[in-house]
Amino acid sequence: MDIREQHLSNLEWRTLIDEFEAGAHDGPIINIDPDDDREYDAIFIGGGAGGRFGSAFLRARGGRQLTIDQWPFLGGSCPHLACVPHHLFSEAARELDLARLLAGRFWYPEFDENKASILDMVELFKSGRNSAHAFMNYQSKEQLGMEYILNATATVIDAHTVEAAGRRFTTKNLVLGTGATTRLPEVPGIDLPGVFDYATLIEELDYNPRSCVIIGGSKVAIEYGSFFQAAGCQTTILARSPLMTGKGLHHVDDDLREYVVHGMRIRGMEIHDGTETLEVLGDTRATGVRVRLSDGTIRDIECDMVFIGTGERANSDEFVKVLGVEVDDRDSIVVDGNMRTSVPGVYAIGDIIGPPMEMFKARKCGMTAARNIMGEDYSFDFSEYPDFLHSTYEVTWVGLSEREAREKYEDVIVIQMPPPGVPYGDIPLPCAEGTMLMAFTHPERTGFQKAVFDGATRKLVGAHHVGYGAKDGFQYLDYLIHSTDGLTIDQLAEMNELFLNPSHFIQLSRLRAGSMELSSL
Ligand code: KPC
Repeated sequence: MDIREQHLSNLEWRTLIDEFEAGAHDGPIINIDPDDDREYDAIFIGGGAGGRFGSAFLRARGGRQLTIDQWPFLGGSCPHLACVPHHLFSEAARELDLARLLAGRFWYPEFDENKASILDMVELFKSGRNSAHAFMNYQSKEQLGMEYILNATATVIDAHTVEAAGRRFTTKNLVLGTGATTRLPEVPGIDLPGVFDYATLIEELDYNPRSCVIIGGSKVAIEYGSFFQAAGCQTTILARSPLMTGKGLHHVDDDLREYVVHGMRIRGMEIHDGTETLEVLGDTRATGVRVRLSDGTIRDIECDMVFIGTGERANSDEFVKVLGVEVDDRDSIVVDGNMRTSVPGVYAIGDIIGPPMEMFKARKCGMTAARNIMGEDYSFDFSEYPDFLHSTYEVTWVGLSEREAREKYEDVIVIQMPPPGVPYGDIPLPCAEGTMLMAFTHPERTGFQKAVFDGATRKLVGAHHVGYGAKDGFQYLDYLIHSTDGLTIDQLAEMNELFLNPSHFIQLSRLRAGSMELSSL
């Protein structure tokens, strides 16, 4: 289907994608500019976040790109299977948390377990996701001027040649961005029906699970587990390391971690660390998990759903075979700071180069490859970045944990709410925006926040938040605290808070900034 001369509206795109999904069409969707006969500067294999942003950036710099994706839409796994459904589920978890806690009070009806359905949320997501897909196709073509082929397999012939839609294309550079997929643990029974990961949950769930065992302790495990529990599905997490202490997450503050994990437990989740999963039980479908607990005892835990939260592995096999790109011991393609692989003219971006498998990294990798392809020497260092996850809360952090700061600086000042030594429920603080109903009804659930300063320079070196609404601000805090001048407690004290705000760092800083000798609060 050649759509170059068609200028489909968002609604028309949505209908077309719906029809592809229903099998009414097959074959590639071709959007190539016949008036542009320049050789491609880059062919992007994979039109997810990295490929799409890289393509847009390269185009904006005057280059010619072609983006090829297996799905009939651009945007990749994020709006189809991953970040977008996860955010829908996390928002549902937050709503369900309040609905349970306040059931029968105020305007909240008695809680009806039958209406809290994981399956309903999965179906809600699936019924709406093609709208986001439609916009990605529309924006990429009509607003960004990109060329693309969708619903097609890209066959890489060599570093400068790709076949797709029955045609052969040549290019100066190749950009690999086909992502990663869940690495399944090697235990008997892992292939049974009733075992899901974040992707198959969306595509295959056809019942409403009431009890779940999660194998693994990744972010995905915490996020999906919190949603399952909030939806009334009794959830057990079997992790190797204590949650949020693995290598996958950096700079996690001990107090923040304790608040989050405590919050998961008081909401009824069972969490075990130091475990070894031995087997998924069941004959024709998963009925439980056999696990060796940290004390050596072996336990069978019954459930009607098993969920894999052990992390992901790069989709790099084909590129190793055809191009010989170097990969590491987890199959992630090895790149330098410019996103160059070991093969000249071949770049790799996003999840396929390994962790962190985060949106900012994917998109900035794409931008980095594009800048280099267009002649700039531009390097992207993603060793430092702000991070977040959702439990029933939005959990956000940037910079150093308190422990890390104490290892690095002699005089560390901490501003914290609730203050150190005050039990969570003793005061309804932070009482921050988004947690007011909690603060006044369940004060131990009103969140946690901490700012860490180097007393000598008065600079903020870390910020940590459990609550809602701080993620947005943390993007800017990250930039400020890592900028050359940094951000001091005095500058924070000068800022104009929009009271009553999600994080209290400005107002709390002002209470201490008057002192020449800073002290904790
Ligand atoms: C709404 C939204 O940004 C989620 S989908 C993003 C896909 S892409 O813009 O290609 O990174």
